[in-house]
Amino acid sequence: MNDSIKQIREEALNALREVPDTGALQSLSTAFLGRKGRVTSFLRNIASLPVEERPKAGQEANRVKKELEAAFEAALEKLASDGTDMTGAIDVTLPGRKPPFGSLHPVTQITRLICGVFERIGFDIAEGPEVESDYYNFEALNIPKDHPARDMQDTFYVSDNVVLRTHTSPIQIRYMTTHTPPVRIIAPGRVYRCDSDLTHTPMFHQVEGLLVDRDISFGDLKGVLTTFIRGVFDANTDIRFRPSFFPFTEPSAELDIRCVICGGKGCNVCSHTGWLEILGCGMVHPAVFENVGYDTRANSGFAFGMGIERIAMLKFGINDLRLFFESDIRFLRQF
Ligand code: 2NL
Repeated sequence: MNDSIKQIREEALNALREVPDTGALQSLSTAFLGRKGRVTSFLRNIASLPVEERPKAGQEANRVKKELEAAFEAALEKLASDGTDMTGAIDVTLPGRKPPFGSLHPVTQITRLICGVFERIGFDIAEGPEVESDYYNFEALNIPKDHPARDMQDTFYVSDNVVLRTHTSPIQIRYMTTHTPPVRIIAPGRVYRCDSDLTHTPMFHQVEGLLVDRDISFGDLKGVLTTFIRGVFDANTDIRFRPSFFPFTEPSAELDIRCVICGGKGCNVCSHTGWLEILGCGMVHPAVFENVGYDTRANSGFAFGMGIERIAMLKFGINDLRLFFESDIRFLRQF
């Protein structure tokens, strides 16, 4: 045995004073107190000492062992609490971890796609409040007091004369009361209907459009909406207009496209008609122009409206409306 227990103790305590982190402390502890450590070896070697030296050496070594154990314990506590421990700290030389990419919600993507097509042909984007007065949401749009759309069943009432907007038309009414023709606007946004089942959610998204100028005809409506359809769907999508009715347009029509799923052969999505209803449209009713103070002899115009979720479902092949509102990252990541 070369080292006296005194020496071993000195060296251990000196090393302990300089130990930088818990990793080094662990190695030091192994070197002195581990199974093959110097204190342990010293204790094992006592058996080979002359018999008269053994009791004193044993007592001394055990005392040093206890002292060192306590000193290591204290050093560990100190390192763990003073924040200088670099064990497990970030290795700045490692390559960074890439954060996962997010993506725009499919409804946002389609809203931007639709607005983009209209912006390129000269339309401006307009917005407005989701909490609306009965006047802007219904009255100004020539929707009579007894119209089913005003029914408690369809409209969320905030108070007697305040509703959650049921369409984005009030944006366009507000715009017309503050701007004179020519008007070319697109009004996207959330709308609310008191309706909830497999194919209806109480909140959904709409885009409406309005064009007012001198000598605007139904031919202009057909031209602009055909351009729009060919910008959003295939460039050679077949289109048809069917007569329809809205209180705020006259004449009114619905625009269908050839079914994007079956190509017109007939399938579940198009109810075996070969056609898909995309939007409603028409020439703005003179009563609406009168309500916003436009001269009906000098101006004419057309308007249209469509549901975004429906178009997103057709474009992306989504078959369940509820997926849009569940914030399921596994669904959203796909777009
Ligand atoms: C549909 C039908 C439509 C309009 C919306 C409108 C707005 C003003 C004046 C006249 Cl300010 N019309 N909007 C016109 C026709 C149809 O929407 O099925 N929407 C989902």
